[in-house]
Amino acid sequence: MHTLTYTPEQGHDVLLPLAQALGSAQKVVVFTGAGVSAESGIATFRNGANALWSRNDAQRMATPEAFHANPARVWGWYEYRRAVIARAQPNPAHLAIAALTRHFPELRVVTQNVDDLHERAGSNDVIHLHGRLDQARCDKCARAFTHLSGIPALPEEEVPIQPPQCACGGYVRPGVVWFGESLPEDDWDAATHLAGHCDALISVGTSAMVFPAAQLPRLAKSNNATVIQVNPAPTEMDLHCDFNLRGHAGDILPALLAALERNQSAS
Ligand code: BV8
Ligand code: ZN
Repeated sequence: MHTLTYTPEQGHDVLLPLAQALGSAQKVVVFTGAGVSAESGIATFRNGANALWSRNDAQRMATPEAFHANPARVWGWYEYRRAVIARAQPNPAHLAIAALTRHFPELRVVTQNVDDLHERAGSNDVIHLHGRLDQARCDKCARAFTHLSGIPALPEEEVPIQPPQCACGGYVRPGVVWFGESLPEDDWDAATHLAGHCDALISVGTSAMVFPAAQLPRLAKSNNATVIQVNPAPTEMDLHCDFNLRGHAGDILPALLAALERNQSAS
């Protein structure tokens, strides 16, 4: 396992060995968590002053029990997050991940995030293991609910907002997977197939603590894929990686793309 601390001053040459190691890869999975959206100004779950979980104990809020106990509080929290995401822009990490398909046409993005920044950066067929905030459905009859068009107002902070009601009388809930809920079966099956058959998996911006999603890098490793982690901090994944790139996704992914381009022109 190689650990390399990357800062933009070093330039992308330091990543040339990694670009060479990836040279023959065909099937590549990019597995992302909240850290890939951090440089877009979207709070991560666990770390940093404005971490979602430090303010609201997201692990308790992101549950069916919390929603049924206080629909307005939970709906208000998600509407606030949806407003923040709507005002955010994809960052250089999202853009570089989308551009990696130039080198790996079979590349697939599997994300734990509920924002649409990968799509807005140009990535297609993104697998959202934990759903999407721009989708909503009736909690009772599961009928899809289309959010009112336009960007929701951004309250100063999360304030309770009564969720809309479906014609059946049920409350509308966010289209995300809460703790204790199963992942969408087709998405989970597709993600495990991709991780189990890839040549390389790049894990970007995740603390790798939420299951079953956190199994994916381990699954790739058990199938002899090259596993690369991009994270400024150590995680549970460190021992399961071939390359540990310590740094920010917005610096490292563009540098990796440049190293791949350099490697390609040299060959
Ligand atoms: C299920 C949607 C089963 C909602 C989310 C005990 C052991 C093992 C498992 C469990 C257990 N107890 C309970 C469970 C199961 C539970 C779980 O895993 N709990 C954890 C807390 C232990 N899992 C579930 O409940 C799942 N379902 O198991 O169902 C089942 C089976 C049958 C029948 C019924 C049920 C469902 C889990 C999905 C929960 N929903 N999101 C919402 O968004 O509100 S999870 C949510 O949290 C995210 O989606 C994500 O998955 C997770 C947060 O993790 P990260 O993305 O990694 O974010 P985090 O802040 O932690 O880390 C950010 C990282 O980025 C950091 O490492 C940081 O250093 C780095 N970073 C920061 N800046 C940058 C950066 N990196 C790069 N560049 C930067 N600039
Ligand atoms: Zn309904």
